[in-house]
Amino acid sequence: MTEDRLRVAMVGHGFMGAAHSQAWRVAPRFFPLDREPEMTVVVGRDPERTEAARARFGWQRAETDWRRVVEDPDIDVVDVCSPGSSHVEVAIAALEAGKHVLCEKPLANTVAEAEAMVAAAESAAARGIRSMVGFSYRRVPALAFARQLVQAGRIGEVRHARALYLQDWLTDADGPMTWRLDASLAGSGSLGDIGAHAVDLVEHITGATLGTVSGTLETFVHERPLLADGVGLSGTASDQRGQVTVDDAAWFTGRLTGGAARPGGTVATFEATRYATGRKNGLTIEISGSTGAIAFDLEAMNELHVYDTNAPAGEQGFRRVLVTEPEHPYMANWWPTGHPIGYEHTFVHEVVDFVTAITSGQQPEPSFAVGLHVQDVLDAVQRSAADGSAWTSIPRR
Ligand code: SOE
Repeated sequence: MTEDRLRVAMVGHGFMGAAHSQAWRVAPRFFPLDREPEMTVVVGRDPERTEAARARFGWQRAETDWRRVVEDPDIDVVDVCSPGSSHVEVAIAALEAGKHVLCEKPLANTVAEAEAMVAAAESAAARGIRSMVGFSYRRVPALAFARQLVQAGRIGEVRHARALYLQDWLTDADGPMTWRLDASLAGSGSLGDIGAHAVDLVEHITGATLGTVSGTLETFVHERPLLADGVGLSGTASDQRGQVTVDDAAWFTGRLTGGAARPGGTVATFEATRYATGRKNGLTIEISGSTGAIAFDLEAMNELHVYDTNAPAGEQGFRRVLVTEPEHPYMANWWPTGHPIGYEHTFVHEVVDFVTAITSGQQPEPSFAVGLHVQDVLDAVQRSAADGSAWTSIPRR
């Protein structure tokens, strides 16, 4: 009975492929799902590496021809985990073949590609086909809880949103070129890789939308050793050098309106870099409202710091809420009270929400349209930076 199962094909098997494989396997063990995901086929370019990924992550088959796989009538879902340059082709072909599509972030490398993907997703939706972009941090329970608090008015009108995404894995100027440093494969650098998460989270938590941005981009290291065995995410450096064609760091400010933003709008500030020496995966979000504030740091991802101006004078201060209780989003399905979860669980939650949307006939969030909007923001930051940080409008769609 194939209707009880959801046969999944995953394209790409790098870091994100590993995270998604784990999620497909674990989701039905901890969450009730109306259809059981079946890890049917993993697709990659290199037969040996793909076979190794199949064996390691537990897929049934390994294939190298993604086109044949997305057209296979025995596949229900295509999960796109390959570099950004491949998203547009794979996702559109899969949607046209009637497969539900989960696509890693950022949705595409350009606005034009994202537009084409939204058009394909909308026409597929009319045939009951679902699509979702993988902004996984929405599914960190502490951030899902932060959204609930802000949406319920618990911090009042939002006056400030500050988001920093700080990593340091590029600090060594002699570290090798990876595909993430090549604009033809990754689209942009820190801006799209990690700045995209910050944009999505600020908008998701506040329910407000960025309308204009002003930004600056910087590339610190322009040339790096090429990888001896092609362009992957890691490996041995060769003695040849290649050109870095993306930003290393991005700073931008944006005007936010609607949702919980104060009437008339407010300003959000963003920084994204992979050169923040000592910061490994430091995603911090702080939202300041008229009656309270929330603060989050991914390096302590089970905590949310909550400030309430209604607390008695003398007792005010940020309270550390351990977001590990059954009352918190997603947590009732994990461990007994007080037991933390980690990075990989966010992908499990993503799979659970995606499968639930498929089986209940609803559009999952974030949709490809949300992915296109984030792409519009990234594009406006790039245009602003090229134009001396001029305030630049983001299209209203
Ligand atoms: C690399 O910088 C990266 O893996 C991002 O691509 C992910 O989206 C983020 O979760 C962690 O950092």
